[in-house]
Amino acid sequence: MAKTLTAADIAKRAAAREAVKLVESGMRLGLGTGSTAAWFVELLGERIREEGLKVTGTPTSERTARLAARLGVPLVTLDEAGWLDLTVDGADEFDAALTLIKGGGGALLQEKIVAVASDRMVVIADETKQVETLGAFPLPVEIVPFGWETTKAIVEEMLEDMDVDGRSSTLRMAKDAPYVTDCGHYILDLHLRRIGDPEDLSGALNAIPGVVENGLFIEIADMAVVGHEDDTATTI
Ligand code: ABF
Repeated sequence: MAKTLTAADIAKRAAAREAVKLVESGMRLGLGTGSTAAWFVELLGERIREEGLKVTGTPTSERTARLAARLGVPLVTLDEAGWLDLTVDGADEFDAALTLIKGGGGALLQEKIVAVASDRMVVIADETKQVETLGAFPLPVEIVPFGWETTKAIVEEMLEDMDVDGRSSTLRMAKDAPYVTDCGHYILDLHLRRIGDPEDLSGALNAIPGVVENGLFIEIADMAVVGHEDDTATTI
């Protein structure tokens, strides 16, 4: 029996449906992680089956790789692809400058690697992700497990000098153990409430030795396709 779609599902699917129209045969695609990106992979699989579309997909997480394989998308690693024509991925927040917060799905490092190795990066999201100012969603920061408590303390000390409204962080847990990313790292979620200067914050975070990458995507997204609950989508 078909699953009843929530309003959010309808909006996410609408965005994915618009984005999948951008795909042409011969493209090397980056496949995002999260529920909106999952809609894109599902609709891409349909086009491959129905039209014989000839594309390859480079997944941004093991989770996406399993989904794409099940849906019949031919998979290649980023190094096998060499470079990508188009990456389509979700976001937790995006602002008018198309600066994103990503990483709610725990795949920010691989997502950023794939996104910057693409000629074009298109964000697909439901309208609730569009914000005036970033920061209500906790900013994910990928850190190495070695000395993580010290790294956490250094991050919080650094935040004292940043234009933000909150300065606490929590280690992301999976049940009763730290969440571990595909690359074997931990994630700190920063509760900043408002991020006044994303570029300044991103640079300061990535200068800390235990920090691998952060979920601010600055000048990476080229376009956003925003899905609405009435099953329509707008492009910005
Ligand atoms: C992934 O999907 C993450 O970077 C982002 O946090 C998440 C958004 O999830 P959803 O599409 O389920 O809202 O791209």
